Amino acid sequence: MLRIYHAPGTRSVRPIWAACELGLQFEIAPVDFSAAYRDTPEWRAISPAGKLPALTDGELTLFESGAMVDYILDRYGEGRLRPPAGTAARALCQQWCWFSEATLLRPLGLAALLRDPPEAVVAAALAKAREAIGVVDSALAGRAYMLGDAFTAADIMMGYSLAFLDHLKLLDGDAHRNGVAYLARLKTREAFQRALNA
Ligand SMILES: N[C@@H](CCC(=O)N[C@@H](CS)C(=O)NCC(=O)O)C(=O)O
Repeated sequence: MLRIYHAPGTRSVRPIWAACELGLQFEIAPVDFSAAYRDTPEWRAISPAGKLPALTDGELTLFESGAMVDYILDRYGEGRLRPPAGTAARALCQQWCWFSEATLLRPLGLAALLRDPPEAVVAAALAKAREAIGVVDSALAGRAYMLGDAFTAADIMMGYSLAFLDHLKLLDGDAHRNGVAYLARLKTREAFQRALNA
């Protein structure tokens, strides 16, 4: 049975959302998100870097939320939520999946590692985050979803990132009109609501 280790507000929203979109039966295992618990041998045996989320399915144990979304779709998706492998559309889907994590969230993630970050570090991280949000906002011009009319895995990855940045008040209704409308559109999806409220 697919089990997703979860703490509210964390990236475990992504694999839960993917599983809900597919209508899968799965188990949510609540995790104490404290640094103390995440440093225990019990948790490090599941997630060696001490982070969330994690996923198990039979003998398989996974960390990295993007890999979990990929696995869920490969194993259970039956072709849903992603263009076929080897197509240009699939490459673009993967591009936005990676961008959502590796480029969009990275600057703030690095700044958050410091307990008392210098102002210059915070300013640089915010500038890079805003620049990346601008890239997403421009890409969304005239589109309902990252790839156009079809909702895909890229929207699951990006939707969590934008919801997180919105929570940090970094989405600007004037500067990021497309991104704000897109996030509102994603939030009408029952599967996203279920993941956000899990
Ligand atoms: N790239 C990883 C990032 C994992 C990550 O940073 N998770 C956060 C919660 S959303 C965490 O555990 N932070 C605690 C820490 O880094 O110590 C993924 O997508 O799974």
